[in-house]
Parts: sequence; structure tokens; C-alpha cells
Amino acid sequence: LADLNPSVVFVLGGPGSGKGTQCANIVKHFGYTHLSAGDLLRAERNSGSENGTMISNMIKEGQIVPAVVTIKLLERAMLESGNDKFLIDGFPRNEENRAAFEDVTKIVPSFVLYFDCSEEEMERRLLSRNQGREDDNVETIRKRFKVFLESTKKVLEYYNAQGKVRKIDAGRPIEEVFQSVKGIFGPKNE
Ligand code: UP5
Ligand code: MG
Repeated sequence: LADLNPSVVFVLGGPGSGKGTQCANIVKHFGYTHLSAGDLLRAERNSGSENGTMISNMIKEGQIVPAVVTIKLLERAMLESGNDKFLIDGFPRNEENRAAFEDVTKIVPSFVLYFDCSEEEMERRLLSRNQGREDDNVETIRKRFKVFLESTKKVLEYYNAQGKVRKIDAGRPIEEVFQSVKGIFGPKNE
């Protein structure tokens, strides 16, 4: 992975802020490979791996899976992709994730996209998503909000101190949010 010297953008934001939706748009326009840490963990859980039960319990409680597990999945997906430009969506979620990713991969992100959205709006979106996600119930959603505030905000502060956070008002319609996203990925940043 180190030989690949990949370019990585971390995509962060609260549950339902639109990370997955906007990453799909970015992929179409800017040639990145989208890696959702949550999607990788759900696939690993469903594959019947030895970590399956632990992952399942963590997701149901909105807790953060230990970095070693998530990083292995991310590394494997990066190598399998054949690409060298990645959107890493929903990771790192806490300081442990962030420090371990830097230690293990030696990758430093180019910048961090932060989708900023109110909890009321995020809750509305998650409750109307209807994709059968076990964590899309009011009780777990509230736990996910709490973990975001208590843990992920610190990661944003860390990168903000390095001038790496690109904050976007994600409470607007999908197309409007993408206009702002394009401004960040546009020609001058390629
Ligand atoms: N929607 C999107 N944008 C909209 C807009 N602008 N206006 C109106 N509606 C909009 O969007 C959510 C819904 O809103 C969709 O129906 C969409 O159409 C609509 P989506 O793009 O899916 O939002 P996203 O931010 O991706 O929401 P998601 O629920 O995936 O965020 P989470 O961060 O909660 O979920 P994730 O999959 O990243 O993590 C789930 C769990 O996995 C975590 O709680 C944790 O337990 C575990 N996890 C780890 O332990 N470690 C990790 O590294 C990652 C995850
Ligand atoms: Mg998502």
C-alpha cells in the first residue's frame, strides 16, 4: 500500500448527513473509489467472519469498532480497487481510529470533507431511509449522534488545526450540496 502512495480524502459528518450520497456523486465526476467503512463492516459482519458478532453488537449500539478491524478492511479494499484515489467515508471516527490509520498505513489525508447538518434533519433522513439498517431506529440514532459529538468531533478538531477541513452546509437539497462539493474537488484542486 505504501508503494501505491494513494491520495486519500476522509469524508466525515453525522449519521445521515449525506456522506454516502455525495460520495456517489464525487465518484462519477472525479474518478475516486468510494470506500464506506460502515458498508465494509456490514459486509464483513454478513460474511460470517470471526468478528461478525462483535461488529454486529457495536453497530446496534452505535459504538465504534476497534481500528485494527476497520483498517484491515480498508487496506484490502484499497489494494483490490486498482485505483490510487480514495474517498474514505465514515472513518476515522475517533482518535484511536485516526492514530492507528496513520501508524499502520503511513497515509496522510489530502483533506477532510465535513458534511455539517442539524440533528433534526439527519434524524428525519434516517427515519425515512427504509433500507432495513438495524441502526436506523430512534434509540440507536440518538446513540450514534452522541458518539459523533463525543468522539468524531475531536478528529475534526485535529484536522481543523492543520487547516485540512473543508466544511459544507449539508442541510440543503442534494444538488445544492453537490455544487459546493464540486467547488472543492474542481480543477484547481486536482
Ligand atoms: N439524503 C442524503 N442527502 C440528502 C439531502 N441533501 N437532502 C435530503 N435527503 C438526503 O443519506 C441518508 C439518507 O438521507 C438517505 O436516504 C439519502 O437519500 C438522504 P446517506 O447519504 O446514506 O448519509 P450518510 O451520512 O452516509 O449516513 P449513514 O447512516 O451511512 O451514516 P453513519 O455515519 O451513521 O453510518 P456508517 O455506515 O458510516 O456507520 C454505521 C455504524 O458502523 C457506526 O455507527 C459504527 O457503529 C460502525 N462503524 C465503525 O464502528 N467504524 C467505522 O469506521 C465506520 C462505521
Ligand atoms: Mg453512509
